[in-house]
Amino acid sequence: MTNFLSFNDVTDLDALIQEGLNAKHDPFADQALGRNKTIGLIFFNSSLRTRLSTQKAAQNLGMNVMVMNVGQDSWGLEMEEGIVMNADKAEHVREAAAVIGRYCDVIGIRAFAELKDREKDYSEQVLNQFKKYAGVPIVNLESATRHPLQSLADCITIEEFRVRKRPKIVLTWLPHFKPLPQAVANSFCEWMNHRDVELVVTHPEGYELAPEFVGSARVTHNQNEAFEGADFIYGKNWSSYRQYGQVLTQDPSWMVTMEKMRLTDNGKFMHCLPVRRNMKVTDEVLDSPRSLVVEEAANREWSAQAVLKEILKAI
Ligand code: AN0
Ligand code: CP
Repeated sequence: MTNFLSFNDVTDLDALIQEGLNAKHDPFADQALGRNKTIGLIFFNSSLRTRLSTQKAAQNLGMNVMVMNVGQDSWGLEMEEGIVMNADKAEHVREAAAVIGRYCDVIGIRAFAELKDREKDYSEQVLNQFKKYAGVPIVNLESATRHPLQSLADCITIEEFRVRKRPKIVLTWLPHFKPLPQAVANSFCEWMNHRDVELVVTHPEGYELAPEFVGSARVTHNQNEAFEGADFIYGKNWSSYRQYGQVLTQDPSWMVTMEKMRLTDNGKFMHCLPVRRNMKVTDEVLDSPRSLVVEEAANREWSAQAVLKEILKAI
């Protein structure tokens, strides 16, 4: 693996999940692999889990880690080609990526969707500009359209907790007052479309995800019907893709409650975090044994370690 931008960079998903589980059981087995190698983690947006778990995973592999917040620690970065740089961005990605690529053997990038211009967001400009100019492998730490390290951690978590060979998994939209990206939901669908699962997506009208991500999932606007018999409820808020970046409803009846969880077949609740309690899901669900959110976040370390190991083997 030379880059980890999306599911397309995975050659064998079962093997990658197994690699994550192996790392979990024996975290320091590959400490020699990353010796004298450096990863730079570049953040255009906030993070708790991605920042700490990727740093920890790299250290488990013996790597050196540098972390930078763009625009706070560094100069603001211009992504457009051929423009007169007379606005607020002091440095162009052409130089910035090339320079970071001279200091680092691998670069991780977090750059969320801006939710203003759909075409621009879905072109993955930031990720692609870094890929073009850095000259070293790039790892997606959540880009405009995808969050593949999260999706791999989700696959590992489902593998650990499934009781059925082919579990029923429901991705449900949750209410929120701020527009959030579609990346986590897109990615979750993209990866689940490659697993042997029954995938159902439920959301209010107007929240349809891009068809290339939904794949063969069944889509319904009836959340209760979707929950029936489910093994896993995967909650996430996202803003509208069709009316791009807009919040069309904050309907509180979409919040996940224990009453709704009782419709499932002893189903578990998953969420990538951060989650707003009693807006998206109740305290009762989050504080019950049905909630896997901390286990899921813990698995971010092992998903990052599996991916970094594959990249280190290739460089
Ligand atoms: C981000 C999102 O929805 O993409 C990050 C999730 C991992 N969440 C928020 O901004 C709250
Ligand atoms: N789930 C996730 O990526 O969390 P952070 O935004 O805190 O990194």
